[in-house]
Amino acid sequence: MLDATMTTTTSNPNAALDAVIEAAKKHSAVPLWPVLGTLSTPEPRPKAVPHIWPFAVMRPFCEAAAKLVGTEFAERRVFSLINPALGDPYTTDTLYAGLQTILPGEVARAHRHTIFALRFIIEGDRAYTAVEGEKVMMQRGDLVLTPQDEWHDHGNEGDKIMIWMDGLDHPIWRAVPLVFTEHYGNKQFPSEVTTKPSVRKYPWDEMQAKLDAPSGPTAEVPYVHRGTGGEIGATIGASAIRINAGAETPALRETSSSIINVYQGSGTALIGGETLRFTQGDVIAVPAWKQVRFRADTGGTTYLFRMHDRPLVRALNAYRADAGAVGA
Ligand code: 1HN
Repeated sequence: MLDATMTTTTSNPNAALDAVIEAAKKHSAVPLWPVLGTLSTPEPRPKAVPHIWPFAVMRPFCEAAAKLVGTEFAERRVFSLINPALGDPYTTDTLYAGLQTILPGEVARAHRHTIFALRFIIEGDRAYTAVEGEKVMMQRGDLVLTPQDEWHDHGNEGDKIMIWMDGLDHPIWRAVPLVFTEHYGNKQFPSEVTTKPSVRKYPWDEMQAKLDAPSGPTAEVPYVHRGTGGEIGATIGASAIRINAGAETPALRETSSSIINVYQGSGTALIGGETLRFTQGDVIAVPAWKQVRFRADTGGTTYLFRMHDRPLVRALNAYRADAGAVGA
């Protein structure tokens, strides 16, 4: 309770206000007015910085960890890619990416969760993600979805190491802490290979045909969910980009952030004044509200996979992009 002496006997108004604030704090209340400007800002202020994780640097870590810890101890053997300006689990302010490794004969046990996940395959073949009873075989360049609350386990039936990029929305669930996770009674959820096109798998060949169909030095094609005709997830969307040798994508500044995986080629990402050199397999964090351009080297065609949080940002009525921007 406010002590009557605070207002009546204190002649210094600042001291009186401090006393009121102190008293209010004891009742779990703080003044808004000193902080309003930091939370209601004229423009977005994402904390993430542009960053690249070269595959040549990360692959030896994946390989070494795979030798040292089995999937019985590491339910998911993943190196989380942490934005240097943020902490675990943030790759951008809203998105997460990791590199997961699975060796021949291994199984990563079945679980399901409210968190949405996708995989973009970097290396290997004859491994699978079983999703809700459907055994989805994976090879380089495939996009595989594990939608919310669908059982999923991974296995490698081939004879080579398999490495993929995991893309998840779990940073968002820090702000909205409503995650449910369940573990299946057995290691694997019973599954079968399906022959018809899957709503959970988007093969690279199919995407590359769409990218190569239009003429022009660059093209960006969204992944369209085969079932809904919309985005691939409620929070996360994806696209792929073609950049002909020596060409450059149009500059784009948007309120959604992205994570890139370089499917093929090499070049330079110009992100908000920073210049990052990239090559095949690399992962790039593109913060929201920074202008971004991708420039391909002259050697050959460059292809990029992009996951982004536009569905989330649109649901918040906060999607804005500079005039002429892709998807604006
Ligand atoms: C997860 O379930 C997987 O199922 C990968 O492969 C990465 C990162 C955070 C939370 C859950 C997977 C994950 C994850």
